[in-house]
Amino acid sequence: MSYYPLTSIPDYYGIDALLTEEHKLIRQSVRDWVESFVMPQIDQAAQNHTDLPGLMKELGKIGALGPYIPVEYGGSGLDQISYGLIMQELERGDSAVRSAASVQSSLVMFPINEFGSEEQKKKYLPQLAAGEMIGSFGLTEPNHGSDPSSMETYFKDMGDHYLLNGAKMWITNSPVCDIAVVWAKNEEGKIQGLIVERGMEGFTTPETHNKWSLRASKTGELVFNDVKVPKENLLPGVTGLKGPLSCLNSARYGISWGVIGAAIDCYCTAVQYSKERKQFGKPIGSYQLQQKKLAEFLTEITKAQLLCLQLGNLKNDHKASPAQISMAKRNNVKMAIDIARESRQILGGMGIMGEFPMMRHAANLESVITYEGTHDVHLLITGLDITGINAF
Ligand code: TGC
Ligand code: FAD
Repeated sequence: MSYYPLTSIPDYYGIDALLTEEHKLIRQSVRDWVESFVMPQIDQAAQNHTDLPGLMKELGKIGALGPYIPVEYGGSGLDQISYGLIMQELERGDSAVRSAASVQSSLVMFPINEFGSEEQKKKYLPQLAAGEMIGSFGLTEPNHGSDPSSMETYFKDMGDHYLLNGAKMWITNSPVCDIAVVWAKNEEGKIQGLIVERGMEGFTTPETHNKWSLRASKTGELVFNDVKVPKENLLPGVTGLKGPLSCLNSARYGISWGVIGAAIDCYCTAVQYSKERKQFGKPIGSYQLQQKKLAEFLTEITKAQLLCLQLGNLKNDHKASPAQISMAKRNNVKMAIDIARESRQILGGMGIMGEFPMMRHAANLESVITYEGTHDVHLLITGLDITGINAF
């Protein structure tokens, strides 16, 4: 259970009036699930570096996997604002929970739905939506992170199958995935997507240990050593870097909403604590220095909420540009990590304890500010959009 009353979750500008009844119902049901499933066990999972048992099936049950995927393929056919609100509620619990849902939805189900064959959609999407199958997304490599176009993983056409070689690094859920959507170069040096299944000979998924961030999420490698991939596992609908980058547009959008949830969790905790904790005979919330922090947190959360809502409207109309999504991802993650760090100080020594969420959120957000495009890369995308000059 959260330390603060859920009624204190801020809607300072009355944004709820711009949501539909369906949006609010979806948000409430995910919020309830986070209270009952995530909050009671997330600190121990993060402390012990373990998963939340049965997480993916639970996410499937509440409709958090592929919310905008058509109903005929097991999704919920919801709009983009519903997707955003789901991500916000999940990340109020923990970034690892949002990560699990966003990789499955935006990085695995999205490319299969957008670029896959009818057979691939029927074979994979319903199981992914139910959380009965876990997917991962392989773009980053040991030598190529911000610059994925230089990737070295490649496949050759062997007549009746493709032969895949290379390695991907920093892959969310790789150690537990059943399938991986892997981006690799064909013999012409063009990037294409392949669905690689666990059990294919030469495919291994070693875990990356000792993370200080996203400790309730598994991260690892995808290693391909002469893996024979059936030809029907190639995603037929896209060639070039725009394939994986389109998936990132969807995931980055979800992160923009998600991190508002982490910021809300820190803000509400800090407000509650500042009213309860007394020093020098008065609640610490009565001092101007602490009020300044709280006022700035609420201002930044409110700005982030408005940014996301309008981005969601643009996305629903298929008008959101990649650069607009980059701006929201960059702004909102920085907003959340600043609030996590500053709000921890309001709790003094108690702020470093697992009973309160700030250290966990702050540590998680160190990954979130790096993955899906670093803070610097998103600034350069905005710079390019302004000037037309590529500064990468
Ligand atoms: P550039 O020459 O600009 O573009 C190549 C082609 O791609 C097109 N394009 C896009 N298409 C769709 N969406 C976008 N956002 C796009 N950005 C570019 C572009 O139009 C072009 O198309 P075409 O038809 O002309 O070929 O590419 P570049 O090589 O200069 O690189 C651009 C850059 C740096 C912005 C990009 O590569 C980038 O975003 N780098 C960051 C890498 C990144 O974000 N990696 C994320 C890995 S996945 C992950 O982190 C998952 S974490 C999951 C979790 O746990 O939540
Ligand atoms: P680098 O690209 O080496 O960057 C290092 C530094 O240099 C950064 O500060 C960067 O901003 C800066 N830099 C780079 N280029 C420039 C430039 N041109 N100008 C100025 N500065 C520059 N990837 C996946 O494919 N799938 C996943 O599921 C996935 N999950 C992840 C989970 C976690 C927990 C983490 C930490 C990462 C994950 N990633 C995943 C990888 C992530 O996307 C990369 O870490 C990220 O894109 C940055 O790449 P890099 O780590 O190689 O850093």
